[in-house]
Amino acid sequence: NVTLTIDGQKVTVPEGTTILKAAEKAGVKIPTLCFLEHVGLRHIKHDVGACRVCVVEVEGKKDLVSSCNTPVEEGMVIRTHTPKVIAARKLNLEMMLSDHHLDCPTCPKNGICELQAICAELNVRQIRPQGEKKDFPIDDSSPSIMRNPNKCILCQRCITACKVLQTVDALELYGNGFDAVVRPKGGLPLIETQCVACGQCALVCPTAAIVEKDDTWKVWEAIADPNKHVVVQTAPATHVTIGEAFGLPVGTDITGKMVAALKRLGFDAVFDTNWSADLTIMEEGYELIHRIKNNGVLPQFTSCSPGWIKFVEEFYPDLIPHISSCKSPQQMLGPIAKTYYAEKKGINPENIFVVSIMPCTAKKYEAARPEMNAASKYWNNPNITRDVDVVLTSRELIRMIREAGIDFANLPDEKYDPIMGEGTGAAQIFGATGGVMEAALRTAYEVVTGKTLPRLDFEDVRGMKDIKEASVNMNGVTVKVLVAHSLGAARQLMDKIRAGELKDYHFIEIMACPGGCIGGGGQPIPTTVEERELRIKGIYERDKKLPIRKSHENPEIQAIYKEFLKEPLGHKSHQLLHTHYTP
Ligand code: HC1
Repeated sequence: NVTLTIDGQKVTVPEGTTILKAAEKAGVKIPTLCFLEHVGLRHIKHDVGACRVCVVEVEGKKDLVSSCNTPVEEGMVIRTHTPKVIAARKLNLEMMLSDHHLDCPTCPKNGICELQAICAELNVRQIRPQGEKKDFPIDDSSPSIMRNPNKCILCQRCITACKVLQTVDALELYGNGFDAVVRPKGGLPLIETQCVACGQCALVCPTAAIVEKDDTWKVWEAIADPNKHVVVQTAPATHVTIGEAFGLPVGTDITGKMVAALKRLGFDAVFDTNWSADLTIMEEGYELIHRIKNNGVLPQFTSCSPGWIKFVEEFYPDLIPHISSCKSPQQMLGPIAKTYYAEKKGINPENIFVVSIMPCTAKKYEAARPEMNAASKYWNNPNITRDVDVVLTSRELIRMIREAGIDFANLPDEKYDPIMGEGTGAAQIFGATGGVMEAALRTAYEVVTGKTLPRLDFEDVRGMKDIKEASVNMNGVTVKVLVAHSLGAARQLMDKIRAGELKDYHFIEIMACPGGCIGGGGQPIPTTVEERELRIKGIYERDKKLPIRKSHENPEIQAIYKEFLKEPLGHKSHQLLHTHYTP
């Protein structure tokens, strides 16, 4: 242990502790800007000391030190708010502001900008250094993410998220001094890099240098178009996250209020991606059983997380045959809306416009993939638009609700519309890491054994541990499964598979984002580890209270097989619900 003095108080902490953490223990708050204790997962830290807002005075040292990455020493005497410290912090912030475009009222992060907040907290009242403003081009090449390097403060959190957490490594710090910038590797437009569109960079960006692409206007226009029948679907993870933005506790189940808000916004029908998550379990479960029985490629990988799919395409194209041919629930609901639903309701599929509310920036990219136009092919009609027309992230929906002046927290609970509105507990848990696996096991076990599961909860695949495993005996066959979240964890498994290991596993669930979709790149900010854990708790609580908790027992799923699809993996399923990826 090490004992030191901070602002006159003695404090004892383990060796290796930083001054920042020691101060916290002493009840002294040192301001920070670029520092992040956890980037997505507890074991990933960002402490490059770039912003120098957390500087403190150490007795006997001439220069101030950054407290976030300086370890304590025995007998140190530290002062955290001397005039020298306060002046340095202000000047460091003024330097950041001096080349910043101060367009705060029209900035996408207005009100949730960490630079704005710290300037308020530290009483910055002037900008003494005067100079040129940055003038980098805005990069809107990606369907998911917008980069405005003029708003970048070089904190490099995005680089840690991309390189360390996700091991995608699409961003770099380039140049020096005034010309320094964080940019896609090689200065390419983002779309031309290995970026997988997961948006973890946007979640940690303190300003609006990296944000989701805003598609809200397309939705306002569609709703106002009398010729369009605009339907909306809500992802499992949104059921427990939208409320945060309206002052409700993190993890609150706001399903009924979200439905009410969507109806008030003017959507013609409100459906649930939980419904198509149940459909996915049917198709993906039968696919797994088929692969096991017919010596197919194993382990089978889940395919619902589009950042993960892009990751395999970019880094492990040789492993593509492991990916389930099932489209994601988002991309299953789209073509079903323009076929089965259109027929049942007698609506011309050319006029159906499908909007998704997703926790994920990569879902925008997924909907834009060229092959995602199954309804148009099904009807052989080029006038039918894409299976999913627009994807909005949770943050965009929150903005629309605010723009419409809806008092979200006080809305009554309303119900989804029939045909694609019923979702089970199994579908609900898709939103948390391990949930797709658990949902699949609930159904596969009962289909294979013909017996009722004695216990529905597969605890081994739950929680924030980055790689989890379980095994289940089904009619004498031990089905072995793995679950990983974050692409860094996925990479560990992929390297093993490439090396010929993990051959005796049957099924692997990968979610690109830490915690699963509840931690998606389009979720409310902040999305820290603590928020992720509370949202996961909310997901399992909702599962527990739902009357039906297994996908194959969903009456609306039973209905679509009876009336339209006939059987899992059947002809129509192949036309509408499955796809393939080419290396
Ligand atoms: Fe997800 Fe999925 S769970 S990918 O995490 O399979 O985004 O929530 O909608 O499609 O259902 C996201 C969440 C979501 C799909 C489902």
